[in-house]
Amino acid sequence: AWFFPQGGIKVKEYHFPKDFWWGSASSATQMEGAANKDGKGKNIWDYWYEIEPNRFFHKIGPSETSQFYERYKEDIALMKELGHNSFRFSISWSRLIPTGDGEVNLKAVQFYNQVLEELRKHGIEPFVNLYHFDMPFEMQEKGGWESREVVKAYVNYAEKCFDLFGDRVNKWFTHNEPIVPVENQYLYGHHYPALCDFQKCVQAGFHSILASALAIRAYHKKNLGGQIGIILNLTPSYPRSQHPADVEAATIADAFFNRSFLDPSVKGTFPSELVDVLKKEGFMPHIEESDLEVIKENTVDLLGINYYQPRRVKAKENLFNPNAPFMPERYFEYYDMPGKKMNLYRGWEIYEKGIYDILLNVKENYGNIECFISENGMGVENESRFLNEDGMIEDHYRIEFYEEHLRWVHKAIQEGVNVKGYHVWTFLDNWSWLNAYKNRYGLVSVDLDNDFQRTVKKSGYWFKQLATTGVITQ
Ligand code: BGP
Repeated sequence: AWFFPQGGIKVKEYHFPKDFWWGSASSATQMEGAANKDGKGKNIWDYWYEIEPNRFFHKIGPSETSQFYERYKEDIALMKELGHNSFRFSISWSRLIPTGDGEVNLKAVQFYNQVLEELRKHGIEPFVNLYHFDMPFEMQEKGGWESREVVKAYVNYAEKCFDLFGDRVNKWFTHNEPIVPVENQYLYGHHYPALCDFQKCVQAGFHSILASALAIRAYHKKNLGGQIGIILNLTPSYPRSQHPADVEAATIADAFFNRSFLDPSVKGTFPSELVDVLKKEGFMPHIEESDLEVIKENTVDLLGINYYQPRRVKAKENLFNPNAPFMPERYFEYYDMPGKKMNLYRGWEIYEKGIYDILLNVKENYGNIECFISENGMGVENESRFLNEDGMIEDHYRIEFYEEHLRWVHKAIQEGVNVKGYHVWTFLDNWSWLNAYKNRYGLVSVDLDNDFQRTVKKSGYWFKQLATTGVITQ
């Protein structure tokens, strides 16, 4: 719709559906803090920080993060104030079951019950994720996702969550970005135990997909009436050119990084392009008899899509060293596209249309499954440089970032994509793994030097306006 405000300048309005989910996403390790409090067990992050604090930006570890554990009431009230009708958080596996498998920690049950109660009081729908990069340390000692015993323990944990909270939670997610911990733990060395072993990576990836399918099966059996899905980071792969070799490079990158998890989660099958490479290179995972059937029969009810940036690739130009450990990058090269738009404050490309391309792909190739944008956001280093005289961060760049993406989401809705909501990453500035507090993403800033004080950014007020009206303009 167009309207002509005073002055006669033509303004276009983008109206989102009335029942659209507006909110933000978070994760336990990044937001709760209280890592050693009230009986929480250690996860791999607590452990890694203990033995190698130097790996973390400014040596800040996961013990405090943004203190949501203590301040959830204040924070949830502020979410409401800023227009949220939904909020995604994750349950910390090692808080609920300190060793990963065994006794439940009653203090954790109490905490998550209180969070749910507070959300209910404010009319905010909980979107609950079961796993966000935070393997309990004891489970990692048993092999983490490489081990079937850990898959079993995860399913027990998932069932515990459904039993404890399933009467109040109607949107569950088995994993957030399952490819990320797997590739970072076993291939690229960014998460503990920081290995570089493609075989282990494939096995761990396969097990996390199996674990997801088993948790979906367990949830559906309980007939609790809600939905269960998965959250995937999708990075559309664009070829440098339409030359067949470039296109092939993009196809294989897509199979490795997107379809590896998207196909089994939504269709229950694996992409043949990926299976062919794994067979050819001798990296097929160990698969037990009923595994493929379990994956086939237990697909997701809904899909969360995290989008930050695309992947630009070209055909391999440099020969690889056959003695170097195998990497998917043997099949393509990254392409530094001239003139691409960059987030100058974080070093990531900004390509807003990517969000639309993903949504159209979901519509055309994945049965138009119900989906929502589960993360989208702009990280900024040294954000305090944008503080104004009143102590508020004037993050106009972030507002622009969100609006540009939302216009593409709007176009996708108009074209019939079944997209039901938009969650920003994230509500509060939070601790981000090895980057700790380097890149800030929040609608609300957190002052680490001043008792973690919260101050709404300009984007927070912008979000409130958006969420309460469901309209953006241009
Ligand atoms: C996503 C993760 C989040 C968060 C975000 C920002 O992939 O789901 O947990 O970390 O990326 O990442 P960073 O802080 O490294 O910029």
